[in-house]
Amino acid sequence: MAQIVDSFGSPVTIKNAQVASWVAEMVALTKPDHVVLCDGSEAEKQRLTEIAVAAGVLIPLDQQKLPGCYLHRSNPNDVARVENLTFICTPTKAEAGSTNNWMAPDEAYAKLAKLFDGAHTGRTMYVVPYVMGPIGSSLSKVGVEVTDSVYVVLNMRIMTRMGRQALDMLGESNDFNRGLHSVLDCNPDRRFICHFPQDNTIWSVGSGYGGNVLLGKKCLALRVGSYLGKKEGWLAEHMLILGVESPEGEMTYVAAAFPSACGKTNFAMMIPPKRFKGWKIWTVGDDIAWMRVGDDGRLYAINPEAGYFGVAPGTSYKSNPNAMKTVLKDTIFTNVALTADGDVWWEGKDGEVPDELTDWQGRPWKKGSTEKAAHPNARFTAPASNNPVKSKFADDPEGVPISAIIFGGRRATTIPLVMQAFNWTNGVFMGATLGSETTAAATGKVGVVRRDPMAMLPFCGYDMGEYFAHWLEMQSEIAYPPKVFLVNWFRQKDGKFLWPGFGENMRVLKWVVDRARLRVGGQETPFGWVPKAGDLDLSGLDISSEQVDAATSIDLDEWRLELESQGEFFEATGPTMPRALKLQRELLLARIESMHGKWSVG
Ligand code: GTP
Ligand code: SPV
Ligand code: MN
Repeated sequence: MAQIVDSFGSPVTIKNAQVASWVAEMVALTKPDHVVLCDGSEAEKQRLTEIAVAAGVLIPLDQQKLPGCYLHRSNPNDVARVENLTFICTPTKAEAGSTNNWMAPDEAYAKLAKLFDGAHTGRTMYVVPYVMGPIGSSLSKVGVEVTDSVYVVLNMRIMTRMGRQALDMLGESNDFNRGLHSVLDCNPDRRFICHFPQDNTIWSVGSGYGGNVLLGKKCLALRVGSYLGKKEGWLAEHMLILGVESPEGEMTYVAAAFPSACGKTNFAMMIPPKRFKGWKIWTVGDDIAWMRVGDDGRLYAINPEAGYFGVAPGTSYKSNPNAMKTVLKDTIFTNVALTADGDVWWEGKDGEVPDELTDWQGRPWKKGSTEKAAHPNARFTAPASNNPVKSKFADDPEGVPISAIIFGGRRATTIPLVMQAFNWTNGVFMGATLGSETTAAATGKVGVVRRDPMAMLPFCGYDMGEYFAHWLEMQSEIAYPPKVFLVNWFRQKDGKFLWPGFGENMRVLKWVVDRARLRVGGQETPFGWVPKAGDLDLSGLDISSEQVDAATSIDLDEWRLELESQGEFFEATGPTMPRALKLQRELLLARIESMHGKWSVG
């Protein structure tokens, strides 16, 4: 077997016997030329960056303007998560449930072992130990990813607590996620992302992109994490976590689940509009929340990640100034456009559209071109420590107490700006029936409304009905459950968004916080509580009251269709679909019927 070395070629040993023997097994399978154990040091980062630049994997940007920043162009066939090639490999198909692709574990291991056999030959295998969650937190989990991609290593270094600290935290324990990755030949016909929740194992082959390959993120923190959460009594969710600070210094923590490319990063670091002088938003996390019940009966959340893998298009000093500041240094940009002077560009960035660019595929691009210069799912990978509004509790091992949970989808119709659930069960129903239009974050058609319960459709590692049951069961553990809300920033009229969104979402968040703290009114509707006229602070907002009415209105006919679609999803979920949620839906249907079409709001 190849001697294990550090990134400078000095021999090193892996002290943990379990890790050492598993790495040896993976080496025997993939047959790399070199095996490098990553320690997470600054010197290692420099060394690996040089290697990546020499190999053309990273293109240096203007180091004066963007110190430590690089551009990566992925294979054009490999630009997003691949849901159709993502599998949950549980002993039975029923455990994976109706919403997941399933393969029997034996079959999946055998099929992928053929692809991995010799996959690292001629290459270096990097061994990347990492921690998801703050070091020392009882909620944190250790993983080890072996990969042939230096891009993966440099991204994992930003997104996780990587290197020596992970092996130190693991000690002699065998409790670590085993992640095997190879880009192989980046052929979609040989691309599989397989999860073995019972083995705490992930095998990913044939892709080099984001959520397919940064195995700590969607694969461990959500798919395997949700399975562990069910087993161990906690929640792994596709949620941002933010703190809202009032001018008086009162802090309220909110977690929010929006599907991919539906506004989590933006919401997590938003700057309140002028009207909200003295209010501040602090980011704890922008994509994933792990939540457990604390001794005081409240729900506590940690962000398992250490960086942001954020959507670039649409990000500007106008829409998200804090994100723009976050990506000024030590950031890897993937599939954005390049300017002649070594800067990055994407659709929706501030200022004039440059006359000429190099597009995300490395081709010359001219202003006015019908093709996009940046890929719609172009991303930045930036350390959370760059964020000017990173919460000082973001690394707290205890996490932050959550007062409100928000679910939100991208919906052109039907769903009003904001509603509050009547209680926990009704809140779980709101989450379970969440719908959203598909986005460029996954391959496939964009803009199709689908059910995306809790924004977890692509990320739940087990049967969806069982997952809903777990959410319902959590109530018995949480003495002080967070209040639950549904929002929609994306309602449209004549092809235009009705609500200005971004920082203006503070107006909705303020109502959420005040409702969670039981100090503002609301109006009861059959669907939930909505703000009464005057409850939403709209002063200084530059849109007509008709537009606000259209954004907040509720139409019974639209809701009938909505409930039909929800019913189809509940049916498809099968026998594990909790009765409490089916009854919630029936009760709502019955309430609508009893109104004989006479009721409307807005
Ligand atoms: P993932 O990283 O894929 O999980 O995405 P995300 O949920 O963090 O979404 P993000 O905040 O990156 O936003 C995705 C896209 O939605 C970007 O192009 C944003 O500009 C746009 N967006 C975000 N918030 C709003 C909003 O309030 N209104 C409108 N109209 N667009 C928004
Ligand atoms: C998402 O798609 O929800 C993301 C990006 O956050 S990825 O890491 O590619 O899954
Ligand atoms: Mn996401």
